[in-house]
Amino acid sequence: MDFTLKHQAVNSEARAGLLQTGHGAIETPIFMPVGTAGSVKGIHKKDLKEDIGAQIILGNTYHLYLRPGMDIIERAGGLHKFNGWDGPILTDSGGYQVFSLGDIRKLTEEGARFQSHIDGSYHLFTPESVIDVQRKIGADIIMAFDECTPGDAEYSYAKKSLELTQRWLDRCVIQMDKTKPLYGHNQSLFPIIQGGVYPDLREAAAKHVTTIPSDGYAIGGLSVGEPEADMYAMIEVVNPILPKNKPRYLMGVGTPVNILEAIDRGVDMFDCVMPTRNGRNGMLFTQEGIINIRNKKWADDFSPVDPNGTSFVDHQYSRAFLRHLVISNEMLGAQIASQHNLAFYLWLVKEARRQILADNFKSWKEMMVKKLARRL
Ligand code: PRF
Repeated sequence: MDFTLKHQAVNSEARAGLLQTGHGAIETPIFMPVGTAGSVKGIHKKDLKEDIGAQIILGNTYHLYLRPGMDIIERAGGLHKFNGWDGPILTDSGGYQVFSLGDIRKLTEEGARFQSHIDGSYHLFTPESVIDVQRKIGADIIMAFDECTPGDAEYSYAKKSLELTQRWLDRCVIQMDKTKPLYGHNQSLFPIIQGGVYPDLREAAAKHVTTIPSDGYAIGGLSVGEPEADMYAMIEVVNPILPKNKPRYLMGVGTPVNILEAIDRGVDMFDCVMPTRNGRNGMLFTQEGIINIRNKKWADDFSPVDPNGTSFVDHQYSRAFLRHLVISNEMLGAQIASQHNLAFYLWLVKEARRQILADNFKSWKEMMVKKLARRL
C-alpha cells in the first residue's frame, strides 16, 4: 500500500494525498461509509460508487464473525466477493464493538470474552484471532485489536488500558507476520493510538506506534464522551509525532464540523455511522446547516430535498415527500435520507481536498464551520 502526499496546505496541517490499495486508489481526505454487516444500510453498491462517490467502505469484524460467520465469508472468497463491492474495504477489529457491549464482556490479558448480542453465545477475541478473522474477510486495511478507553476514564485506568492496547498491538504484528493474505491482494495493518484525554499518554502511544512500520496509523478512543476541545487537543498531540508520509485515520468521527476541524489538524481518513444512522431518524446534513425533516415546518415544503446536493435523490424528491416517508416509517425515507447524507459527507471531503489543493482550505473551513452546525 502506497501513500503519496500531493499537497500540504498553507497555515493549516491539512493535507491532500493519494492512497493506493489492491482494490484501487483513494483520494484523501476521505470519508468511509460504514457497512457494519457488509452492506451500507439501504444503499445499493451502484449508488455508493456512482452517485455517492464512495472510494472505500468499512466493515466490522465483530458483526461479520458472528453472522454470517467466517465459514460463509471464506467460501464466498472473502467479503469483496460476498458483497460485490470491488473497491477497497477496511475492517474494524472488534475492539470498539466489544467495548460497546458493556456488561456482557470481560477483558483479560489474553483478549476479550464476550456474549453475542444475537444469541447470547460465548466467544473470545484475541489479538491473534481478530487478525485471522480479518485475513478471512480479506479487508485491504486491517485494524489492530485495542481497548477503546472510555472518554471519562481516570488517568490510572487510561494508562493501564493503553499498555494493554500496546501489548495487544505487538501480538497483532507478530500474527500478521505469521499469516498471509488469502485472496491475492495485500492487507495492511493499522495500529491504533489510545491514551484517553491525557497528553502524555497520547504522546507515548503515538511514539510507540511509530516504532512499528505501518502503511497508516489510527487515532482511537476519541468522540467517546469527552469534551470536543479534548478531542481536538489530543489530535494536536499525536499528529506531529506521526510520519508525514503515512495516512492518519480518526476512528468513528464525526459531525461535518468535527471532520473539517480534524482535517485542519492533519487527519486524512474518517468513518462514522452518523450520516446513515441519523439519516434514518430524519436528520439531514447540508451545506447550509442541519435539517430535522420530521419537523412540521417541512410538511408543505415542495422544494427539493437539497438544492445544492450532489445526489439524484436531492433533486428527485421534495422535502414534504421525504418528511411524509420518514414520519410514516416508510423504508424509502430512510434510504433517501441515508443516500443524501452520505453524498453530502463525500462532497464535504472532496471539496476540502479541492480547497487544500487550491491553497484556500483555512478560510473555506472557517466559513463552512459557521454554516454547518446551524439548525434550519
Ligand atoms: N477503536 C476501534 N474502533 C473504533 C474506535 C476505537 O477507539 C472508535 C472511537 N471513536 C470508533 N471505532 N477499534
